[in-house]
Amino acid sequence: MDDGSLSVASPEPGGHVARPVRTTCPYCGVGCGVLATPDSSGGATIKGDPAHPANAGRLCSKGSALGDTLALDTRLLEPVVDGARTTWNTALDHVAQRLEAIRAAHGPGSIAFYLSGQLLTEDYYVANKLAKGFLGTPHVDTNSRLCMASSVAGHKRAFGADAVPQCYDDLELADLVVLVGSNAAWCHPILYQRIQVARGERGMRVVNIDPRQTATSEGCDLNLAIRPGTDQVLYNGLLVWLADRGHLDHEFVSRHTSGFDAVLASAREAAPSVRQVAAATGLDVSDVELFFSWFGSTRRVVSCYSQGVNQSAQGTDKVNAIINCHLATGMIGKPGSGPLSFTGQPNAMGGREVGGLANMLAAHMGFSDSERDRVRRFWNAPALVASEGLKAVDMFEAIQRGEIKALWVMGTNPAVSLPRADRVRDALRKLDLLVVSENVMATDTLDLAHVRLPAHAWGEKDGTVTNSERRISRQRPFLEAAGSARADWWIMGEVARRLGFGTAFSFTSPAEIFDEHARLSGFENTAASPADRRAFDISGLTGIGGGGYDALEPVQWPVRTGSAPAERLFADGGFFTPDTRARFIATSPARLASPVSEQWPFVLNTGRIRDQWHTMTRTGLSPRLSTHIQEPFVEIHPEDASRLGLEQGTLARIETAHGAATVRVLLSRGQKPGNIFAPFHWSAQNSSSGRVSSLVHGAIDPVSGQPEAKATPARLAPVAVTHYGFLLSRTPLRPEGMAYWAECRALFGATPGFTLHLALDTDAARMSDWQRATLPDGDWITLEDAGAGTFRTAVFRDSQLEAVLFLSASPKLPATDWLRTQFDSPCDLAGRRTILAGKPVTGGADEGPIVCVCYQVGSRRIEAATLGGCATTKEIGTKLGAGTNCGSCLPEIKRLIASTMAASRAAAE
Ligand SMILES: Nc1nc2c(c(=O)[nH]1)N[C@H]1C(S)=C(S)[C@@H](COP(=O)(O)OP(=O)(O)OC[C@H]3O[C@@H](n4cnc5c(=O)[nH]c(N)nc54)[C@H](O)[C@@H]3O)O[C@H]1N2
Ligand SMILES: Nc1nc2c(c(=O)[nH]1)N[C@H]1C(S)=C(S)[C@@H](COP(=O)(O)OP(=O)(O)OC[C@H]3O[C@@H](n4cnc5c(=O)[nH]c(N)nc54)[C@H](O)[C@@H]3O)O[C@H]1N2
Ligand code: SF4
Ligand SMILES: [Mo]
Repeated sequence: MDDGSLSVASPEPGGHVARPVRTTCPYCGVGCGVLATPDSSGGATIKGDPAHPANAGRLCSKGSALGDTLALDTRLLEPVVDGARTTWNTALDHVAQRLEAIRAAHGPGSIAFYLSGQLLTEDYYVANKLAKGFLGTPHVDTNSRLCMASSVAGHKRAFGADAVPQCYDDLELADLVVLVGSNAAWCHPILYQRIQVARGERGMRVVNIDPRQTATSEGCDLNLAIRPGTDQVLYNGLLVWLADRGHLDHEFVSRHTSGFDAVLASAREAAPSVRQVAAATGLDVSDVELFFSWFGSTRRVVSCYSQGVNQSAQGTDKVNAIINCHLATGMIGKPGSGPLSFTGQPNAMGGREVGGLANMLAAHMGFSDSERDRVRRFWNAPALVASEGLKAVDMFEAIQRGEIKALWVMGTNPAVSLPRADRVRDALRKLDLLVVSENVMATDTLDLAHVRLPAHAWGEKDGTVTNSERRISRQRPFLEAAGSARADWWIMGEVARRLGFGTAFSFTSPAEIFDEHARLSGFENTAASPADRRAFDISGLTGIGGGGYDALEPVQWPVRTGSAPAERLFADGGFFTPDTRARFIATSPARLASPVSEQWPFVLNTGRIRDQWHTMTRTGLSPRLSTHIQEPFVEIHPEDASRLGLEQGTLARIETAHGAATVRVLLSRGQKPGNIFAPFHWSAQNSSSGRVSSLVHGAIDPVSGQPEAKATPARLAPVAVTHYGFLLSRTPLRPEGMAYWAECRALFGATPGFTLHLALDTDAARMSDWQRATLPDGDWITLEDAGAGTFRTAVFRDSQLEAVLFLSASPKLPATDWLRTQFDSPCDLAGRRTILAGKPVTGGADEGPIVCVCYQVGSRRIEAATLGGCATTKEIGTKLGAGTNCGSCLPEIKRLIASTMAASRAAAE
């Protein structure tokens, strides 16, 4: 059997493909096209694909750094069963036998699959078919439950199908873009940049609705720092305003929708006046009025929403409250106007298309008798499941209770990313069989697995993904598979074959799987009316064969046989409901799942940072990306901090009813008092106690089952330590006895190294013992002021710097940026002293914290250039290069210019 490994442009002499392979970025749902040109040593040069409609050649910081993630040193290269490396045959036999035994003893419902929006559509399709069609377990869910489920449910309620009406070009055609619960500057950077260009060129307005100030706020005309969880009040108020001020599209409402009057009446009850909206949302009346009047007076409005909407206990209602306003004004499916859900993962959309969610079957079919019958016949699968399976949070509860005994995890890291992550980790320990298909050799989830299966990683993967605008793009392989890694679909197909389902899983290539998927999408799907048709239809792509599949250009669905692909949907109605009308949906009253209390006075909001992807298994490998933010942190308003005795750079222990984490304190006036924010990227692999999802409660949206990751009641307190410090070293060092640590890769000039940020709680007398146990051999030079708590040691070998340890009683340590550059060149005796000073004698070369990771430009250099006369991001770019590659840092450069100018004006006065 074909192992699905490689079929690309023919290799040149020397064994590598010299021309660029067109593929797709494996990170966010923007789905940027990438040109990857492999080198002869297993790496590749990465560039944006100018021909891809999503990005037209641009890549953000994460995409640009993909080349840093291709090395094999952290890859899982062989199958491992019960801790021992083994062959594929043994591992696959083992998985099949154990699944069979568990199924025989406890029934098919004791087996579950937990999948990921990072799998390719073809992998996803096979997983779903195997579980729901042949093993007979309905318990197939995915990390998209944590991500897109509320949008899916909202779309289905309003449109009758999970179909996004808009396309990316609308972001440039709009006159008003509203970002709701989206930090697009960091999370969908290329779309954010497209918006910013249009804003600059056409004067388009941008409104940002987010409880905290983010990098996204920098490029917005109006920032609404909404009280968490009250978005639907704002949107109910907007609906009332639109109705009262004559902004409705009566014709659209009467011809293409139903339920308007009742929903308007309920919106009036929920949000009778602007004043009441302002009171409920914590916004100024004038800001609310400005937003409403902009929305009402603009004919081209695009509303983009992301996790601030989806990840809440009323996420589905929030989605529908937004869609209601678009339906009421007829601003849907038109150039420059409509609702546009930003998807998270590269294939969040593809997973939905194949039915990866527990409450869907396949190709947009559900569990009605007729749909089940249709899928059963198509798959020839008599054992097809009868009803919906458990959604993610409930699935892990069933594991905890011992009802689910076998779990196969693919492409996700639930021990880090699910709410109540400590409880999830405990649940995983209870399983009789935990199979994990992974790219890397260690994650918090993989560490608990009985069976570890090495899967193709990006660069090896071969298949398709669908982005936020319904555009299907190819991920094409450009590297040989690492070790004995195999395609996820191949692994499952081999298990299926061993279970006796060979006929249904005889695929020998992803093209064959895609073909079956495309055929199913068109199967009995030819009705003229959308009332009797399914939205997802790519039957026009059936029969394209291996060659057509390899050459497939990015294309938006639907692609029906005989008609052109649709850029936009629903401009003239045609919704996928029984009467082809869209539904207005009334929302329940706004509330957080658990209110704050005296015991838990803060609302803990969690999310992402610019240069890390989720649990850092890949972005964490890039020293460049690690320069931006190096440690887990909590953002807190300075007044809250001072009340609690927390200072900038000290450590705080955040606690909730579910767990605790110790992270660095960052004071931020962009955070409202009473609210705190922490990113969820860190795990037990790279931090002592930075697993932020262990804090998050398990409250879910009752409609979508999506957890409310943005609002857990919490408290926090200072962590007392005697020393703060960092350790820079060429190889990773994890000394014993630290009160806190967080490790990241770092660039030591041109060479890679490691940074360990740490804190100790120990008396000074024991310090030299600790240092001796910690630091590598070599020539040590030391600076010590025990009274002040200062210890600085540099270790040299052959006049090359080997390691640097700085400890201080104060959290105010020198930045590591300059020190890291000192590992590159030999160091004379005078130089050694300077190293212990932690900064250059002349001051000239000190970058300060890195802002632009592409060109490694630090804040000090940007400040100096600003003082030297650069007043715009463009001028900074011309002078320093900063911001001119991926552009991800432009919001921060803008902020730095503003703050430097303000400081210089203040100094002049
Ligand atoms: N750099 C980077 N980019 C990524 C990812 C990554 O890990 N790193 N992951 C990708 C994935 S899978 C996803 S799902 C997306 C997520 O992309 P986003 O949704 O943009 O990112 P988040 O940081 O999760 O949350 C967005 C914002 O919601 C706000 N918010 C919290 N509560 C509320 C509320 O009640 N109302 C409103 N209006 N806003 C609220 C938060 O303050 C936060 O700034 O990013 C994708 N892109
Ligand atoms: N507190 C909090 N928690 C959250 C969120 C939040 O905002 N706050 N956001 C949620 C959201 S929106 C998301 S999407 C999730 C993401 O959370 P996860 O999906 O758990 O995070 P990743 O680190 O992307 O995990 C993907 C894993 O799959 C591996 N992998 C990558 N590609 C492949 C492949 O092709 N095959 C296989 N077999 N393995 C592969 C990677 O090495 C990695 O270990 O986190 C959720 N959790
Ligand atoms: S915006 Fe960045 S992370 Fe998202 S697909 Fe494009 S390059 Fe990748
Ligand atoms: Mo996501």
